[in-house]
Amino acid sequence: MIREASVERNTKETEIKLKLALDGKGYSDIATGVGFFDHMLDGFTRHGFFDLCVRVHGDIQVDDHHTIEDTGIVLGTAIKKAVGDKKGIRRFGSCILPMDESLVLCAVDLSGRPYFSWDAEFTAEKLGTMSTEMIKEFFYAVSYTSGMNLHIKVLTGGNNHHVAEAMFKSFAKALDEAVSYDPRITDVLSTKGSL
Ligand SMILES: [Mn+2]
Repeated sequence: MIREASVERNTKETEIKLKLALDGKGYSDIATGVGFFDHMLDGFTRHGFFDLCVRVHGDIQVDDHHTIEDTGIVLGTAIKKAVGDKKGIRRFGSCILPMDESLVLCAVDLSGRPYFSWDAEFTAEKLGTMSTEMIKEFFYAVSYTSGMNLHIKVLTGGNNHHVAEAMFKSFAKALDEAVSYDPRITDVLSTKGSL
């Protein structure tokens, strides 16, 4: 089974086309109009060994809010579609990722029940043209639209660029683990029988 999804979403604020493959090579082709956000999605793709193509035409003349939040909505929708019935996958994944002085924990459960826990602060308002407060909004959108329990916690903060990048990379590693197959799991890993 090829685990991939294409999602298109058009509103008056954003037009987004996104294609995600879970079993990729880390190839990314990303243009959101927000340079630092592209850099983050690139790291996510590379370190999760996904393939990701994203095109966003957003109202960045207003600010970066709709562009980043809506990309999160579309990525979450694509994750949900691509994982399909979740048969044979580990379901849980976690990673504590260091980036120089910074240390970030990310844990996911593809439970089908959205939950988002965030314990992080940035000391800079912006990274390039990206508002640091939008990083939380992005992950919130991903968790709710994918039906994922997502915890992100900064264990040791430091340079804001490092903290943000460690978040996206730890999320990538945790998600890669959660969607990976375990040969011992022959059906869906739940006592309920479905996720
Ligand atoms: Mn960087």
